[in-house]
Amino acid sequence: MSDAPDDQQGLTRRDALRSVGLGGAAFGAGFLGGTLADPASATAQDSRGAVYGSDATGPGYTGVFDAPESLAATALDEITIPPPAQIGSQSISLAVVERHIEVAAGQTMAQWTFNGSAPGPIIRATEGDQLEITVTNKTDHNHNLHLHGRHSPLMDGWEPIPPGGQFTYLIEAGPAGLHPYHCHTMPLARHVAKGLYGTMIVDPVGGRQPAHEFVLTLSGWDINDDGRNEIYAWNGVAGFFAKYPIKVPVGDPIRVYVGNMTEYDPIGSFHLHAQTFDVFPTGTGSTPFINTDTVVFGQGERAIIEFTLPELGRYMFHPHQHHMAEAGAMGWFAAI
Ligand SMILES: [Cu+2]
Repeated sequence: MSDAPDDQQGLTRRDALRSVGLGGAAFGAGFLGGTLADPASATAQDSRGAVYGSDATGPGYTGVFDAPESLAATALDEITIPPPAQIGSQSISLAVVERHIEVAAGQTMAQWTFNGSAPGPIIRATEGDQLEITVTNKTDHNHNLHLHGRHSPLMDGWEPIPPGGQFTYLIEAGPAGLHPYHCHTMPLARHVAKGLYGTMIVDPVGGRQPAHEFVLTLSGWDINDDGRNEIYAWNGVAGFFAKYPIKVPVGDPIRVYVGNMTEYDPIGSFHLHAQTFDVFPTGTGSTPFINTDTVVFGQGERAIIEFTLPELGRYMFHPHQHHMAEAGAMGWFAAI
């Protein structure tokens, strides 16, 4: 049961909106017109005007699972580029809907989603602001919404919302940091593994220092329902950032909200090649915990990381659990 759009129609519509200039502004003019250090791979021009090779991963880095052919470079912008900082109270609507989504080339799975995508939409708020989050269950199963961070236990979201039901969670955003949200209905692992999770960014009052910001959430897909993951992905689509590197200007500050919502594998990580980064676990502190090239996450664990890329070129990222990298969770930042 679903009133969500069919497979890629929603993405296509979003692409169309972006092509007329709505959304995606965080990429900014700094991303336009750049050229890559490696001219051998500079064989195409992407939608943002940057010259880039469609074979950006290069020989030998084709994964077991590649990105679906149908997805354009901008297809994941909405769940990769956070909205600008929000100040003041917000009303947010989340609908739980079922969809069939191509998570890798030729690999489609039945997902349970918030608003039609997995991960769901990025929620962004400022610490102390009031959020009114209304969840409507448009499926045949019980679901609900549980947020990490601080809130009243009356709004904790473990009580099921029945099929056709609705509940409004009243949350005071906090603490400043990075907090996932997810369904918390039994069986828990299955509800999360089928796609019911997303990211909430809570900014400190006064905001953070300007940076190019991205959200990267690691997850696994159990496409044959055997309680194990066959495919892994950053932001839900295997091989997407291997095909379409995240382009950033050389030398500019970069902030990535990284989280691990993988079920069935107890440990994940984010590993960056050729550069190190500052780690702010859970995003709650203002002093980096460590400067490193690998940050390890248990399930539900997350961190804000900050770095710059000082030299033109491609900087690979993947979990250091290499079976995950091989099975789709491979990507690049391209400093242009
Ligand atoms: Cu659920």
